[in-house]
Amino acid sequence: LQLASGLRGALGRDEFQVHYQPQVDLESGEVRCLEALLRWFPAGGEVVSPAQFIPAAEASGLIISIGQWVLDTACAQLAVWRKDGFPGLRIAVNVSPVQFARPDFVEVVQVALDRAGLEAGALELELTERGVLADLPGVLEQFRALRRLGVQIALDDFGAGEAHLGRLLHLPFDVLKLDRNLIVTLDEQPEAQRFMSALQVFASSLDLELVAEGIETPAQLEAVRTLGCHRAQGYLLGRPVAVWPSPDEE
Ligand code: G
Ligand code: G
Ligand code: MN
Ligand code: NA
Repeated sequence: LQLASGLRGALGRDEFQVHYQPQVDLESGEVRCLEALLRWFPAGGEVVSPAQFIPAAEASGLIISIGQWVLDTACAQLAVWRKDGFPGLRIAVNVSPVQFARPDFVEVVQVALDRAGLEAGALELELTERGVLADLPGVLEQFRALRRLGVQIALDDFGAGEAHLGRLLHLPFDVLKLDRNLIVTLDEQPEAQRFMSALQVFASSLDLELVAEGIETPAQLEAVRTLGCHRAQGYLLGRPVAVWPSPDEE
């Protein structure tokens, strides 16, 4: 309850920030995309993780205005990076199912892109299976509309929930993000590598780009590279930061 009332005025009080975590293209070694990660700094308090406040924001409906602010902020930041010498850079933004289900969502995305002067290909939307399984006909329409626009859609946290594969695969995703639970076992378990190798065949037959999340060790990075993942993200390659590139990493 305290969380919900604190959230209510948080946008107006300017308490949110978007942090950015790089995704490294495994072929070139370059950062081609960053994931936008929301952070809340309530006045006088510690930073609150979205894992804690997103559910309350969804229940209260505040997620609509917060989510729109994240989209606008991330797109505007990307436009700045592109001008500052990273012309091909892209941005990945997490989207709540509550946001995604709204009939005006595609328009909200279009407005954010237009305001920032970005083409739709600059934006990737990350959805979890939680969001796409509720109402399949409506969701499929939404996918088609976003596709027509040219936005990419990633299935986030793959391998962490109880994915209903038969239904998920009816949706035209562009990207599969492998949850870090799959990555942590790569170091020690040979069967994990065989499983990942099968996933690579599966993803490639569906024309899905594979992103490995939660890379923390050089061995994990080497493993996902060998297994044919396209991009990698994790603390080893860069933490979420308010300012990218980090001044001290230059
Ligand atoms: O960055 P962190 O580990 O604290 O994120 C925790 C969870 O919050 C992750 O599941 C992430 O996808 C989600 N998350 C981060 N930023 C956003 C956002 O802007 N919108 C939504 N809906 N979820 C987000
Ligand atoms: O659910 P989603 O994938 O959107 O959320 C990503 C979350 O994982 C973010 O909150 C981010 O802070 C966190 N994260 C990113 N890289 C790593 C990592 O290498 N290890 C761990 N433990 N968490 C990570
Ligand atoms: Mn994500
Ligand atoms: Na994830």
